[in-house]
This record gives sequence, structure tokens and C-alpha cells, in this order.
Amino acid sequence: MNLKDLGWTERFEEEFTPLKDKGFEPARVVRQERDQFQLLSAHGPLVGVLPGRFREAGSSKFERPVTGDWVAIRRLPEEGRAIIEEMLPRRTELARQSAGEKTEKQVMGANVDVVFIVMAADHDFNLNRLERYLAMVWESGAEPVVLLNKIDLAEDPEGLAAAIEEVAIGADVHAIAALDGEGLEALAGHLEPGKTVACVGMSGVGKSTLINALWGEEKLATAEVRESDRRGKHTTTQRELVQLPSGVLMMDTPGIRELGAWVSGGGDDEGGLGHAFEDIEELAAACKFRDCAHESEPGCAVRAAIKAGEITEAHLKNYQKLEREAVVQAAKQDKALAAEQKRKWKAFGKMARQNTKNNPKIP
Ligand SMILES: Nc1nc2c(ncn2[C@@H]2O[C@H](COP(=O)(O)OP(=O)(O)OP(=O)(O)O)[C@@H](O)[C@H]2O)c(=O)[nH]1
Ligand SMILES: [Mg+2]
Ligand SMILES: [Zn+2]
Repeated sequence: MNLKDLGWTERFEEEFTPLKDKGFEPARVVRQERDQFQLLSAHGPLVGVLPGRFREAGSSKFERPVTGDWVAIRRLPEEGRAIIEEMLPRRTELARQSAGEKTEKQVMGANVDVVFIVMAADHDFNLNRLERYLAMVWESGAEPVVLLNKIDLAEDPEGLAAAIEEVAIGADVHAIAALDGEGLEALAGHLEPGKTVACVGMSGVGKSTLINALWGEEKLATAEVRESDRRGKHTTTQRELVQLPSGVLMMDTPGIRELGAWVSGGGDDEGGLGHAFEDIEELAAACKFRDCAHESEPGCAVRAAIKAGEITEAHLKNYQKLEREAVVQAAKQDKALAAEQKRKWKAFGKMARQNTKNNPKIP
């Protein structure tokens, strides 16, 4: 097995050098269930064992690995197992903050390149929730792609897709019917070999169905939604990374019942995206130049943070992409506004002219 096929990059290779010197090997977590870790390494599948030190609550040094993480292992060949010794820094981190008594971060997946946010066109359609998903993905450093699934069940799929486009600025939007394979060709551009693509969304929206369709085989369990309220039955229970014949690594995730209160995405009444890039906006305030593009300008605080590993290059790229889109969107709106004004003035002028005609005394 080739590590590159599992998503290994030069950056990981570099970070791994000191660990290699200790005699460790790299492996990727493809499934995690409490303390059971299924790993894939250059030597194939292994069961990973997590030493007790990783369980220290709140210790960032020993944060527990999740599906998608790269870890340094010591193999115990005679037992077919491996000890997880260290975890490599995450390139991207898909996390939601559960706002309980103390804010706790729940990591849903690591080192994901693209996230398919799956929304069903029947019962599931909810733009507020979509905004929170988008904020979570932007914040993770991965690229969000919105999939409107089950369009075979919708009366007006175009209308729904258009409503999504308005919310999902900066993200690709595709309308599909995973069950019949409709519209899946359009996803090809996101499904590169060695890239990691995660599916997220509520239970029953068709995440596992989609992965099966892309696989060409019924490998993952799916189940019909409840007749009474069209909600899913929580069929997928683990986050699992699978390698499709095309070479793309797909991560299936269990649909969550409720998103809960998300600290990261802002409240319901607030558009989520504002918070997703607060870090960059704060950093940018410290750049030497006010109009710093965070490319090669001297005194750029954003580049310094990337260098220090505080934020990822991908996070900045996403921010810039969104910023560009927002500018385009604003320009479009201005244009629409201008057209609207023009129409109003035209109507007004016409009315004025008619008034003048009917009542010549009015100038
Ligand atoms: N009509 C229609 N049904 C679909 C489509 N895609 C999925 N379904 C059905 O929706 C139901 C739920 O699909 P799953 O793939 O199990 O949903 P999931 O998102 O993986 O759900 P969880 O694992 O519970 O999070 C199944 O009965 C699928 O056959 C579609 O495009 N059209
Ligand atoms: Mg599923
Ligand atoms: Zn800068």
C-alpha cells in the first residue's frame, strides 16, 4: 500500500522526520470506535491501541486521534496490533463546538480536503442549518460543496438549488439524486485520487447512499427514513474512511439529530460565515499594510501565523475565495439594485410625463 494513496503529503513527510528517527511508522485512522482504532499503514490494515496518556482530558498535547488523523505507530507484528505513539498536526479539522457548561470541541474528522454538505430536497431543507454547516466547514480549512440530494422527490429542485446558491456563497452547489445516480458526473472534479472527501448532513439525507453510488457497489448500510416524519434512523454509527476504486478517500459520518447550539457558527439569528474567519480578520488588523493581500508583503501577520502553524494555508485560501465571491456577489447586487432603481425612475418618469399630459399645469 502506497501512503500517497491514503492522503500522505510532503508536509506530513516533513513533520514525520523526527518520529521516523524514533523508529515509528505512519498510519492513518480509518475508523474509530471508543478506544478501537482501525488503521491503514504501508503494511496494510492494523488495529491501533491508544496509550492512557491520550485520555488526559483537556490536554492538547495528547488530543485523541479521530478518523482521518495521521498517527505515528510502533508495530507489534506478532500481535497484528500497533501502539499509537503520537499524532501528527492536523491539516484541517472538522469540529463543532458543543456549548454546554463548558465549551467542548467535538472533532468529527481530520485532514479532510473537501466536505460534501448533503441536504435532502424533501423534509430536510433548512437554510439556517446549511449556514451553520458551511461555517463549520470554512472554519475547518476544508472546501465545502453543497449537495442537494433526492431531487427526484422535489417539485421545484431548481428553486431549491437557487435558494441554496444565495446562502452558499463561495461553495459549489450540485443537485443530485444519489439513489438513481443522477447528477453525479458533476462531482468528478472534487473526487481526485488521494484526496479525502467527507459527507456530512442530517440522518437520512443519503450520505451512505451517495458513497455507495460513487463506489458502484452497496458497501455501506443505508435505511429508509421514517414514514411519519421523514427523518433518518441513524443508520451509520461510526465515522469511517473508505477508499473508492477511483482512488478518492470518502469519509462517511453518522447524521446528527440536532446541531445543538454552535458556538462557532454564531447564533441562529446571525449569518454564520462572519465568525468562520474571525481569526484571519483579527490577524490582518496587525498587518503592516492596511490593504495587505497576505501574499508576500513585508510585515504580514497572516503569513507569520501560517508560518508559525497557527492557521493553515488552506484556511487563508478559503477566506480569499469567499472574499472574492462576496465581492462579486455585492457587485451583482449593486447591478441588480441599479437596474431596479432605473426601472423605478423610468416608471416614475413615465408617470410624470403622463401627469403632465393629463394636467399641463403641473411642470
Ligand atoms: N428518493 C430518493 N431516496 C434517496 C436518495 N438518496 C438516498 N435515498 C434514500 O434515503 C434513505 C436514507 O439514506 P441513507 O444513505 O441511509 O442516509 P444517511 O445520510 O447515510 O443517514 P444516516 O446514516 O442515518 O446518517 C434511504 O432509504 C435511501 O435509499 C435519492 O436520491 N432519492
Ligand atoms: Mg449513513
Ligand atoms: Zn497580511
